[in-house]
Amino acid sequence: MDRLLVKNIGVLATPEGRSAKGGKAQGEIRTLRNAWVRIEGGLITGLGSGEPEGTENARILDAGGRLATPGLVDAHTHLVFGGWRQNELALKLRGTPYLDILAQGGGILSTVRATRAASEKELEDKARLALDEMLAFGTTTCEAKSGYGLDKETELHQLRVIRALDGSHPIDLVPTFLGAHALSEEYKNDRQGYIRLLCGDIIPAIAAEGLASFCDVFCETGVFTAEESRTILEAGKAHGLLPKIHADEIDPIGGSRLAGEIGAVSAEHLIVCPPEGIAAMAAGGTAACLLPATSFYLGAAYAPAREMVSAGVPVALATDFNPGSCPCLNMQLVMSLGCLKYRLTPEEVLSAVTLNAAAAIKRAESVGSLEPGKLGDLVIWDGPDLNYICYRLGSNLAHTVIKKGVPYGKE
Ligand code: IZC
Ligand code: ZN
Repeated sequence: MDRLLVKNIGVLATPEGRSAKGGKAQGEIRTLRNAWVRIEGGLITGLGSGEPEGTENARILDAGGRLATPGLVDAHTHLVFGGWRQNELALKLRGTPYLDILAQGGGILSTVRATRAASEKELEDKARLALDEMLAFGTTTCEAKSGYGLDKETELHQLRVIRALDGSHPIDLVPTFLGAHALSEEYKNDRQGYIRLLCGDIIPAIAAEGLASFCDVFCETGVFTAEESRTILEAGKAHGLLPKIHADEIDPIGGSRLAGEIGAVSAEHLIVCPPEGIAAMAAGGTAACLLPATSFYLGAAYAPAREMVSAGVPVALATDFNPGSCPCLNMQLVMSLGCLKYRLTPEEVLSAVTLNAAAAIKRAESVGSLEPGKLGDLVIWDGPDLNYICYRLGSNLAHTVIKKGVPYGKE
């Protein structure tokens, strides 16, 4: 079996465990100095401080005294889409709100037109370039949503592209069905008809093909109400798709409360999450997946992350990569914003982009921390410690990214 020994790690920093960490535990990070990690057959089989063990016939990777952490987990992306939306920059600069652009048939709906017009091969090639960039920034696992088809054929296309990329790209992909991302142009005067199509036809078809692990809804003014979201997420649940929800991004219309009530795995955005939403999430065991680069890009407020940590809600951070509100693939920028804008400590941020992010996509058994039995997914950083990675802004500090024991980048 192929064996990789990563040695001469100056500092190894990792959360520990196989479930999300909330409250004080979110900031608890195990630190080893002068450390090593052994990876065999893609899995971590040993790690420690000092003299490495079990090194016979191992390929050696010398980390040169650098920091090592688990590979980053990006728990919220809209990876697969046609076109871009650079035209919206000028609209934004003139002060046009995000939801007004959508209401005028632009925004998500313009990406839907471009996605429907693209072939499966074009969608795959384009998303592959994004994944290459993500890997270079240190992401080794990522969630990917559909939601730019809004019809059965194109939604299934998007999910098949995600499946193909999961099989052919080093990054592991976790698929989410987001047919409830907007009301399609064909159904704009028939909300109930669209919800029936989602629940009665598209969700069963996706479940039958095993194309998604999660079902997500954009619960927002002018998009789907909390009650409509409940109907769609319950239909997903009945077909084995676990619930996620875009909640309280622009208006607090009850998304976070619903998330807690139905036991959603995660609620996302939460920029304007009220205290009762935080309490409901704490009670329902729902993780908060916060997207600070989106707040930055929209010029919006920042989610009440500290209040969530205090309430024991595990906080994850993700990019929200999408062509509208956050065309950003860089988890390192997200980490810096997590410190600067949410006032999370670098240790809390590390849990947020590794173990808690893994838990938010139900992968905490296999990724999110450096421990025997988990995948050999690591980042060797161009920097000595965690503070440095969060403190630098906008550079790519990932030196070598290791996915299942295979190194990418500088060696
Ligand atoms: O394409 O605008 N917020 N969905 C919900 C998005 C942003 C993606 C988009
Ligand atoms: Zn999103």
